[in-house]
Amino acid sequence: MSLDIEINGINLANPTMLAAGVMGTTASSLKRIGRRGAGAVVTKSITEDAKKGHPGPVITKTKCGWINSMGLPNPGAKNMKDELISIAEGKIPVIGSVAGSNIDEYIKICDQIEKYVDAIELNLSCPNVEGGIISKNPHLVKKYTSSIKEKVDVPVWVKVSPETGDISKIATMAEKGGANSIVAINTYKGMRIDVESGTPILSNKIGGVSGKHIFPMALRCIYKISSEVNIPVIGVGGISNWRDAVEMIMAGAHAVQIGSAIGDNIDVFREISEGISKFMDRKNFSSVSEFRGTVL
Ligand code: RRO
Repeated sequence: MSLDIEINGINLANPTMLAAGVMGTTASSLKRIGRRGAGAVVTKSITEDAKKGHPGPVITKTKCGWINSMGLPNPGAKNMKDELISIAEGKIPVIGSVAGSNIDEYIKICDQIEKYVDAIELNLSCPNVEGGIISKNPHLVKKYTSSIKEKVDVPVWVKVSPETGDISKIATMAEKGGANSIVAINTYKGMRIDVESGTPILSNKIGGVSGKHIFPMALRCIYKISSEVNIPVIGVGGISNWRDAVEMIMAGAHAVQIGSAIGDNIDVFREISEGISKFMDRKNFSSVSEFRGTVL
C-alpha cells in the first residue's frame, strides 16, 4: 500500500500539499511544513515587485475559519531566488504561486522563478485585488493560460475562483489554454462588521473566506470540474481531516491542499496521511488512484 502520487511528472510522497499564502514565502516556514509531512508546498503568490499588502487589520477569525484581505504581501520575484533555492533543499516539490496584474507581468515573474520550482500555480483568483478576479471570465482564463504557458517550461497549474457562474466552464477554458492541472478553489468573498464602532473589521472591508465552512462548496466544485476536464484537479477549501481529503479524492481530486486548518493543528498533514493510510488498509486499496473519482 502506497500514498505516493504523481502529478504532471512531479512525485509526491503523499497527496497533501500546503496551500498558497498560508505560510508566506520564507524558506524556513515552508521547509518546516515539509518536515511536518506535506507532500509538496506552494508559496505565497509572488508579484513582480515587492508588495506590502493592505494596511491592517488584514485577517480575522470567523466561526470556523478565517477571512483575509492580505493584499498579496510578498518580497517580489527578484528577491525570491535565494528563498526558492533554499526551499528546494527541503527535498519536497515546491510550487511557485504567481500573481500579476496583466499577462506580461505574469510572464516576467514566471521567467524569474521557473528555474527554482517544480511547477507554477497561476493565481487567477485572488479576491482582494483591484480590477476584479480574472478567473470570473472564461475567455480571459484561456488567454492568460495560453499566453503564459507558451513561455514557461515547467508544468502550469491554474487556480480558479468559486466566485463564478459555472466553475467547470472556467476550468475547461484553462485546460483549452494548455493548463497542466487545475487548482480549485480560492476563497469566497465575505465581510465582518465590528458592531461597537459600526465599521468593517478588515481595513479593505471585503475579504476572502476560508476554513471548514467552505468545504462542502469546494467539494462540489471539485466534483463538477473533475467530470469536465481530463487534466489533474487539486482540491482545496476547508479540508481539516482525513475524511475531508478522502471525500475530495472520491470527488476526483488527485491531491489536496491545506491552508486554514494549519492554524489549529500544524500536524494536520501527517494526521491526514495516516488517516488515509488506515482507510486504505481497511478498504484494501493499494494506491490512492483506486478510489479517485469513484463517487457514484
Ligand atoms: O493576498 C491575499 O489577499 C489573498 C490572495 Br493573493 C488569494 O489568492 N486569496 C486570498 O484569500 N487572499
